[in-house]
Amino acid sequence: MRIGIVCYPTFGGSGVVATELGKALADKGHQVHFITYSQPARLDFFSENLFYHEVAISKYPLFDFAPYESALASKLVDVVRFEKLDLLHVHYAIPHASAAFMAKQILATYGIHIPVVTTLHGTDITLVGKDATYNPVVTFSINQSDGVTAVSQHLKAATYEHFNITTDIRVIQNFIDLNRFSLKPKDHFKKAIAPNHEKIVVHTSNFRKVKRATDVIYIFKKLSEKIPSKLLMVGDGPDRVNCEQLCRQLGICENVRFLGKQDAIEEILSVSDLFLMPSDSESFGLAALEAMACKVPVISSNTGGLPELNVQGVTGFLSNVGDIDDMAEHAIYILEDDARLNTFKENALKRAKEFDLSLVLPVYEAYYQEIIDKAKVADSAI
Ligand code: GMT
Repeated sequence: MRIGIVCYPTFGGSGVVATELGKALADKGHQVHFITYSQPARLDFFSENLFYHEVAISKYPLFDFAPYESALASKLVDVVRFEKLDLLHVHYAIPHASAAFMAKQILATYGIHIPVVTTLHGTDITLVGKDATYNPVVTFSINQSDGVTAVSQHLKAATYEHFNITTDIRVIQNFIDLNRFSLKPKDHFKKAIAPNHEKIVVHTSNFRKVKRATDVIYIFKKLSEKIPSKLLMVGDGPDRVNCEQLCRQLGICENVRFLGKQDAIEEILSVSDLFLMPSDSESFGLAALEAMACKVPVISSNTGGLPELNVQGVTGFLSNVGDIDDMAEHAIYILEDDARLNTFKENALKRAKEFDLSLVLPVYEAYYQEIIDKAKVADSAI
């Protein structure tokens, strides 16, 4: 197949899923064209089946806000026509699904009928999308997509709840490449961070409000009073400065390291004993799955799709959003006994294997084929 993938090229979960999916499809012999405004973060190598088309945005002085959606739609028309794509797969509804709809209409005037699959990732529905500013456009472009997928049962239900959806939504959960995300021998790194065999706790996110990163600091403060431990805060974003200030206020700076954005997350996870994800809302929790694949149990909130991933008392624990005491108690319970910690680590890996890329990739391929076939039948009826 010749597939066009539209995504945000940043470190965010939707961009990571889109890029990893595109790479895996290319490995399987499909031709994959990424169409976005800059090179996706994890697409930094050559492959004969991978192509990148940059959406250039004109900086004309009249524009207070450059019309990215129009630029993207125009680029989609160009790439679909000249690369003879079979399908467009857009990740994150805003503004990708509506740009794809516009491109589809323009392409129809050339006699080209391109099927569009939209994947809903989370905040495009739960936060930004349901806001009145975008709701009509999001509703319309979901309903106009030839195929729609959501990354968890919870996100599917939330989409039906918040929007007037008249189309089917297929759940295809996030996946993990276990070749990349697996325990790496990084003992020297572990010794440097925890020279006295302290336990290592980790949080990775984009430090947006929705991640409740300051809860991580409060949980760690309580935990470190009972168990000698170190905290690694990985990533960057608006709440990082608040977390740094909170560490100073609580007097725990010497046990907390802010590592900023990191490419080799799997190496950091490989030295970690516990992952904290106290998010306010989380449609799936890809970062938690990455941790579990590296044998790291998860203390999370019980919001959104997290109960579909983290198994209570098996791979970690889930608490109500904001229940810092409960999360700290569970963290201590896991870390205070090495044999228990090892059981949780084994369970985390076992669970992660259920989301192996090799299981999910054929599901996407079959779904693409189904949508292409359905579109062909619809075209022949015109
Ligand atoms: O929240 C993020 O880290 C970014 C966001 C995105 O769309 O870029 O992630 C969402 O998509 C991920 C991949 O499908 C999911 O695993 C995350 O749970 C989801 N984030 C939220 O729902 C807050």
